Amino acid sequence: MPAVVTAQPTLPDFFPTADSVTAHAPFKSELTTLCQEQLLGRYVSFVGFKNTRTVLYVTFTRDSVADPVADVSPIVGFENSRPSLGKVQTWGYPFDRNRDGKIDYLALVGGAAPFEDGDFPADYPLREQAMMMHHVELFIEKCRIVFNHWADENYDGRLDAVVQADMDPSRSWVYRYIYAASTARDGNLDDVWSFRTDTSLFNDSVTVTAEGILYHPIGSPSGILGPRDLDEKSAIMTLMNEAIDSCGRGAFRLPYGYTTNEGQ
Ligand SMILES: [Ca+2]
Ligand SMILES: [Ca+2]
Repeated sequence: MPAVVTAQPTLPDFFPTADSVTAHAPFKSELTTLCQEQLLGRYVSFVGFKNTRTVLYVTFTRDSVADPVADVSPIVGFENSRPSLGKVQTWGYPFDRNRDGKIDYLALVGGAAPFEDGDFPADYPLREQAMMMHHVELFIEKCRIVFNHWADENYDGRLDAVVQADMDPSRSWVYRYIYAASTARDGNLDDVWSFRTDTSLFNDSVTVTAEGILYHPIGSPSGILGPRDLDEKSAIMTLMNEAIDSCGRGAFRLPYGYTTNEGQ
C-alpha cells in the first residue's frame, strides 16, 4: 500500500472505521426509516438515527420493505445452528467521505460467517470432517455478518476499489480479505493484495488471472472478482444516490465516518 496523503481517506485508510460501524449494532429503538423510494423497479430505503437523522444503513430490494427497521437484522441470527441473515438480505452501510451529499463508500452484506482470528485453533475440523460440540459453539460464537467494502476513490460516481472477504477453501470460515483497486480509476484492477484483519499487515498470494481475481465466496466453492463486479455495485450505488435526490435535501444526512458524534 503506497503512503499517499489525500484530503479524504482511501479505502484501506477508511476500512477500520467502516468495519467498526458494521460490528456495532445500535438498539432498534434508536432507529427510524428516514426515506423509502422506488426507482427503476427497485426499492431503496434509508434507515438512521431518530435524534440526528443521520443514515446508518440502506436497503436495496425488489419489493418494498414493510418496516426497514424491523426487517433488517444488523446482527447474525441462527436457525438450527445455521447462520441466517434475516428478512431483508440486501443492504449496507453507506458513507460520504468527501461530504458532498453523495455516497462514495459502501459496506454491503456478503453473507454470514465467522473469521479465523488470532485465537483460531489450527486443528479446527475441515469442512468434510466431523465437528465436536465445542467446534459448533466456536462457530456460533464467532459468526457475524460479513461485509464487502466498495469505494469510489475519485468521487466521480463509479467504484474503483473493493475489499472482498475470502473464505478458507476448506472451512466455512473467512480466512482473509482481498483488496483490489483500479489505480487508473478505469475499472482495471491492477493493485491487488490481501490482509487478515489489519489493513497494514500484508498477506500475499492472491491469484490473478486474465478473467480476474480468484477468491472463495461465502457459500460457493470459487469466484472471480473483476471489473464486472465494480460495474454491478456502481449501478447499486448510483441508484442509491438517485434515491437521495428523490428523498430531497434535508430528509437526512449521510455519515462522514470520521466524527465521534455523527451528524452533529
Ligand atoms: Ca461523497
Ligand atoms: Ca470513481
